[in-house]
Amino acid sequence: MGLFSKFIAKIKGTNDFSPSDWAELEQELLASDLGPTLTKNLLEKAKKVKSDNAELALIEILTSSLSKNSHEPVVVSGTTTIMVVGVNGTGKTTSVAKLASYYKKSGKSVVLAAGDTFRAAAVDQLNTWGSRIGVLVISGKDNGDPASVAFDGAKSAHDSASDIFIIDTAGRLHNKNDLMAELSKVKRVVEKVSPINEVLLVIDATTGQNGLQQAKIFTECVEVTGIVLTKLDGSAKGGVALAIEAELGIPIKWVGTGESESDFSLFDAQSYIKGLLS
Ligand SMILES: Nc1nc2c(ncn2[C@@H]2O[C@H](COP(=O)(O)OP(=O)(O)O)[C@@H](O)[C@H]2O)c(=O)[nH]1
Ligand SMILES: [Mg+2]
Repeated sequence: MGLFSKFIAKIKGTNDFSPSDWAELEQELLASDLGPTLTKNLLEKAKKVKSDNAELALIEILTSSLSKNSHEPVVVSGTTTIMVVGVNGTGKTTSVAKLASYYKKSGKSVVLAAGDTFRAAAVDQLNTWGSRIGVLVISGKDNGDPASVAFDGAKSAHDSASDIFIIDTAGRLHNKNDLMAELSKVKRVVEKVSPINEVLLVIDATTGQNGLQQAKIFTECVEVTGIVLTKLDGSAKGGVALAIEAELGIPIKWVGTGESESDFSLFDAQSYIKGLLS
């Protein structure tokens, strides 16, 4: 059931909502991964909602919780460099492929770097995607230095004057210091060739509240400029991304809705909020 559905049903025509109803609503919002801060804020606003326009008022309240930063992907003239980060299994490599496919279809030239050298399977996975989509994938040795693969990719993208260069990365999060060191090294080394214009953090809608914690840790390592919210095709509605928007100001830019390269779209605030409510 969607957010606030009982609330809407109950106050329609009555405006009658008891203290225990409010407590129940609070539990529901917390269970939807909105986190304590946003939940408290939403409840305060919901208390002012009148019965006659409850649905619209709630859409407005949720929409106003979105980040004020632009939800549009960054594109610069010359080569746009995008680094994709996130915890293992969230959908980074798949999202890199989906981005490549999206840009290729819109007529842009794309180069990828297989920066997850930690797992041989991850390099194979990206190479397979690359040949399926028809884009160049730069990869290095297994267990090689991800920064050097990213550097080679950046040079290749530049030398061929490609429009889009996307770096896949490893997602080991067991040691924050290692991760921080690795991601900042990738960034530093790539920026010898050109600046990184966008850092996309991949958040799996099904991982719940932990997503907010992931976002906090990654923003300490690198300046995250946008979220790719994956696995919205399941029953999870991705409430945690609203908490990330509200608390950290990071905008969702893309949405993943399946395993194939076409299951991907630009973030649409209206359909996302409607999804949360429905
Ligand atoms: N249902 C669904 N599965 C996805 C989506 N994005 C990725 N996956 C799957 O999630 C799994 C992990 O994806 P992968 O890209 O390898 O994650 P990574 O470890 O972060 O690189 C794979 O089985 C993907 O097919 C999505 O939007 N929806
Ligand atoms: Mg991967």
